[in-house]
Amino acid sequence: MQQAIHHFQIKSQPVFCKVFGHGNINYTFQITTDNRKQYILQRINTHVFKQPVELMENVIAVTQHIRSKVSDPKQVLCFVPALDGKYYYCDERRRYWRCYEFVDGFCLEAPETNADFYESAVAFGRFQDQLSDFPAEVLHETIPNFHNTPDRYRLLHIAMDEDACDRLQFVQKEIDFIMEREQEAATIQRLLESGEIPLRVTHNDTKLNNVLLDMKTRKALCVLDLDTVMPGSSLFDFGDSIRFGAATAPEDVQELSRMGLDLNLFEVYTRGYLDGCHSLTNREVELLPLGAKIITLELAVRFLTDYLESDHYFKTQYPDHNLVRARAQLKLVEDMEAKWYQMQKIIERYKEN
Ligand code: GN1
Ligand code: MG
Repeated sequence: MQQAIHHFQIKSQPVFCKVFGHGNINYTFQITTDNRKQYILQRINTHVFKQPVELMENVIAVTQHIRSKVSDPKQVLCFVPALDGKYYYCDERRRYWRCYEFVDGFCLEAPETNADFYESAVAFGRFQDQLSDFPAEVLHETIPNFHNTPDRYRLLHIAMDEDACDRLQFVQKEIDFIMEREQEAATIQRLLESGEIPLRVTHNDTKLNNVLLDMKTRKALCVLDLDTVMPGSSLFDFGDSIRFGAATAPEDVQELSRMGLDLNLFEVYTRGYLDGCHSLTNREVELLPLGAKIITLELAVRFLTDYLESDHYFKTQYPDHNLVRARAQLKLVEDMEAKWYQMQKIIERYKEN
């Protein structure tokens, strides 16, 4: 890693480096140089992102598009070119690195106040709005079928058939719950395919911890982690924020009784997202709760698939981590179902305005 930083066009001398953030996928470091400038150096996980060059093309195209629309340079990530002018460096072990200017701010794992969560909603809403005129056809699909829920079910079925590490016996209850909802889980994909809702350029990983907030004002500065920016549905972007940020417990909570949906935060996020984004159709707004439910179910399917396939995708901290994560997501789905009527009511209020 110390080697990699020297391959980027930074003018000062790196003197300090530490591991940074909590990503489940990439390896992230914060670099400080002798004139106190700071950078983020990241090694792209090429097991997950099999086309790092295309991925960086997406990221650069999207950040340039947003940069042409914002007045404050802090509102969009600024990538540093490598010595050869490309926006990545591939080392002799074929590991891919990229570097961007560190923007001083902080990310939250859970909202501390309603205002924090509102800010993150405005940031993701704005992001959607800023990209509403971006030509989606120039983007590569960096992870094909990333939020294609029926395809995620298909992969779970395969993992169940193979049962590579004999774990299926421990998860029958979870599988039953998931399969009872298989039809419904395909709804958003169906609506996209029929053209009832538009395919947009979306972020696809809209967790609260992917928004950078200003240290002093706590206002949203910019949206981070653009690896999965691809054509997709706004419903999933909205939904993933709810899944992560409007939950009453972390996504891998073991004590299931702690996990549920906080309706107050659901409302706060809805308000912020729609304040930031004016380009959603009425049909999309109506379907926002479904976005939250399906993305939560989809992630449970993904965690469970990884559990059955012996944890090769998500980083895990202990043997049953993926199972614990899947259970927590399913508990959240259950609670969303219990609060379905209230979620609909909240959305109706914002649709009328
Ligand atoms: C992964 O690395 P991170 O935490 O930003 C995953 C998301 C999941 C999330 C669950 C490329 O994101 O889809 O929602 O974990 N990213 C990828 O925590 O698979
Ligand atoms: Mg991510």
